[in-house]
Amino acid sequence: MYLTFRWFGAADPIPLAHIRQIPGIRGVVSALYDVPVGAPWSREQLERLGRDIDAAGLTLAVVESIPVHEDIKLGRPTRDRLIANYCESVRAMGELGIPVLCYNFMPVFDWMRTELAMPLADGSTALAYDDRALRAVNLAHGTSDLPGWAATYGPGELQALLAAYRDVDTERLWDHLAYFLERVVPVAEEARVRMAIHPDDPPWSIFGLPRIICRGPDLERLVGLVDRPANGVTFCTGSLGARPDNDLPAMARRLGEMGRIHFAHCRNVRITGEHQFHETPHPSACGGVDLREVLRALHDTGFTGPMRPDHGRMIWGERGRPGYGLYDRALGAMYLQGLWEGISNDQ
Ligand code: CS2
Ligand code: MN
Repeated sequence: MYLTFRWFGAADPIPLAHIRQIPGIRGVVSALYDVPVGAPWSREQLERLGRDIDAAGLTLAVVESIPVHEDIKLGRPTRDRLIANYCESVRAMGELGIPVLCYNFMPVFDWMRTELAMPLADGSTALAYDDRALRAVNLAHGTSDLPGWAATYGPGELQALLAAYRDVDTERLWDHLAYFLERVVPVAEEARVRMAIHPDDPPWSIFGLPRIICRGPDLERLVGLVDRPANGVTFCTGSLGARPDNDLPAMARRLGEMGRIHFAHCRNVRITGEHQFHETPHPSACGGVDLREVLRALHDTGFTGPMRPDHGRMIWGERGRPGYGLYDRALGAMYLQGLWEGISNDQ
């Protein structure tokens, strides 16, 4: 395992120089944020991003994410051109030696929360989700009432997308994912890029949209769609940990034994009701995820890939991008390293 940290490029209020000062961080997880979804990424732009990161004494270890265009998820005829563009971006990654690509296959929305700053008992704030609050959101206003998604879709655009998904049930979404992977994985393999799908967050259907990467069996089905080493997963403990039926250490062990965990996102959540949870500090004692056992499973199965602390709380008066402040993620990084060091010394 080697530790990495997510950085949102030049617009991120956290400078690379600060990330460099967190002990043990070697890699940066980033993306090109100004390329329209569906357009190919230019090698030059990616190279520039990599150079800025190198100059800070770090390396660009993971691209998270190249977004998958909705037409690909919907299986529309335009998908072939869009998949060709996707392959071009993957080739650019390969030429620059960036080894891992994290992506997701969630219809319309990526991660979803109903509260971005829920106060915790210690005075910090954390991201939270409650299905009842989600059901109260009126999508007739587009995404304007959704925390974190405010300006993403206008009413007309959103309604059209939701309508298009009415014909796509979970099995069709699986077919569309298979179609995509059958074309992209061989390119990734040749480019020496490992594909790492991010689980759905939260790991259940929202707004009636299908979500298919939610449970252990889903991850195993995914790796079997195209049974090649380059087709793997991002093991996101916080996303998967929002379901009580996911046994995370067992899942990490199985996927790890298959050699299909290419990236690890580590954070903790506390389930507070049915389809209701909030994020917590990273340590196992603070939430429902046994991170020590997850890391032990990764360690035992020989995980050598990148790991990053995932969302943090807002602490010490920090203001910033929800989930992506510096301080709590830095604490998380130290915790994960301590666990890993302890586990390594035990053997
Ligand atoms: C991330 C996701 O911030 C987060 O919740 O884990 O947004 C992740 O970047 C994407 O799902 C990956 O495609
Ligand atoms: Mn994650």
